[in-house]
Amino acid sequence: MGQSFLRRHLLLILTIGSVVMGILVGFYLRRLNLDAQAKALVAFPGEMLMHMLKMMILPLIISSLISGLSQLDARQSGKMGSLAIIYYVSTTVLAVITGIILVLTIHPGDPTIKQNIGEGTEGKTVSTVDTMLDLVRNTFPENIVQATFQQVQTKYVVERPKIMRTNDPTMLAALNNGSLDIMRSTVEYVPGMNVLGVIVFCIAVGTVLSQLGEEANVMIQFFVILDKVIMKLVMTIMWYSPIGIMCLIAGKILEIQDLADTARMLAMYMVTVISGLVVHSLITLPLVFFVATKKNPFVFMRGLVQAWITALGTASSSATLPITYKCLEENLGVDRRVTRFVLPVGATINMDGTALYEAVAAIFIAQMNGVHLSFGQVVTVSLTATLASIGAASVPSAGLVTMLLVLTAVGLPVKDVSLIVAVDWMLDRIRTSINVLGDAFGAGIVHHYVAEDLIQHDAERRVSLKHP
Ligand code: DAS
Repeated sequence: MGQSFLRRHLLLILTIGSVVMGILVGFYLRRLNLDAQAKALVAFPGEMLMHMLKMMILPLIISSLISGLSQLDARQSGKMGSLAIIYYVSTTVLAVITGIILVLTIHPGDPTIKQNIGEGTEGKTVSTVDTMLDLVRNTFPENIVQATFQQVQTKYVVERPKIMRTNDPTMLAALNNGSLDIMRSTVEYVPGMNVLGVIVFCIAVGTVLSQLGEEANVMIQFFVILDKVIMKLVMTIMWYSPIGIMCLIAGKILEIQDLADTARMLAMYMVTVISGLVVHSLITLPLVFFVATKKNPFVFMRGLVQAWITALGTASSSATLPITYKCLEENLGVDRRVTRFVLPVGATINMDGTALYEAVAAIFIAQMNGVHLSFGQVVTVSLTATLASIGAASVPSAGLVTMLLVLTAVGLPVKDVSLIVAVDWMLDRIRTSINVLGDAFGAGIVHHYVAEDLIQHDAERRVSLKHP
């Protein structure tokens, strides 16, 4: 019993250990006052893990979506798609409502404790239509090859600045005094790709392949084998992940400036976001899962611990995707045709944690500026937070970037983002793990409703193969 338990859960035990070690090592090294070189060296193994996982994202999405969809008959993928979309929209809206109730109740923002960061530059109000149009442009990219390899850049109505991801104090100072010139000229792209566009393309190809039937078998087999190769490579990378996760966390702890001041100033804000995420992950999602499947959601969650921790370590839903596949298929018996369809789409457009965070952060910034939002503006925040979370790329800090859409939607100062950048590295990890949890629950629910069809489809396929 002990031997097989250890073998079955070795990677999970190592991963949990790596989070604890990362925190201990991070706080120990902070006392040594390392120079930038040494800090970079500590973080390097973690960056290596991120790069290896990001390298797998594109091949994984293409092989898993096309192989998964091409093996379904169109009726099933239609049913799975509509079930998944209904689940995604409803849970994201529930997350936003939870966040708004909490931020209006706890009221973490207080103009008196806001540090003097100069007058807010009122952003032009962007209509929700702009947000919708941006989303549609992303979903149907004019050039699929360019969409696959493009830098993910975020354009906003407010003088269309490219958004930086930085904790650099000098940059933050520039952000604080609202000098958009610095924002426009010092650009750090969020490296990645327009995943939404790639997914839509792969869904189209997979669906057509499933409709072509026999004549497409060779191509379908190609993608099925490619999918197996990619998953084998990913599992190899995962045995390295405990080292990478430990260094990612230690490196992040080393990076934060004046930990005490930041924590004091933002403690209530973090409490609000984290309590919203806890409510959503331990009450809302399990309730939705139980109502939909009549199964115990907490037994289901136990099979997802490895994915949840990997999301905490990598702060990227896409990078966690391979582990989410493994947890759902091996620990929870979800059909791989369901995971290969539902998870890539979910990892990209279903971000409950991000939507909740963006709604809370926007209203927190309004409170810090003594701005009382009308009911209509709160509704705009809710809608824009939902859309912004759909448009957010599943890479680290993407939610921080798309949150600017929410701020401009209600005319709040964009530069106040610098208030929350310093603690975003922690909140990003937590909201990403809730994003992954929501995606996994979605796959579990879809599996519950299509499992019968899949079993019948397999039986018919076996009969047709025996008697061609
Ligand atoms: N890190 C993003 C993800 O991968 C979420 C976010 O930035 O809000 O899900």
